[in-house]
Amino acid sequence: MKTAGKLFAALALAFSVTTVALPAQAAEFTKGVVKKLDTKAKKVTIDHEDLKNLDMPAMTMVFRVSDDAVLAKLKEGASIEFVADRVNGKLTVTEVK
Ligand SMILES: [Cu+2]
Repeated sequence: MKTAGKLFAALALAFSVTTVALPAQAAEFTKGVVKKLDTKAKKVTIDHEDLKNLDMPAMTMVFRVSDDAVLAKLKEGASIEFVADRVNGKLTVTEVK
């Protein structure tokens, strides 16, 4: 019983350590210019600066926009600050300032 108790204590410790919430990483905004917007297809072409979280150099490319609230903030020709991430394997704009 003593061993079981120790094992349980060790497990409890392990769980408490792994479940400690890491501070949410602040989303890093990247600057870009909206080149083209297709609200029907929910796609936006952005001339973006380095996307550090995606390890991507500056370029012009198409992103998906799955969130209508984000889509509403986009306008062709607008200079924006945005967050992009891989969502289901597709590069998606997840936030716009
Ligand atoms: Cu890119």
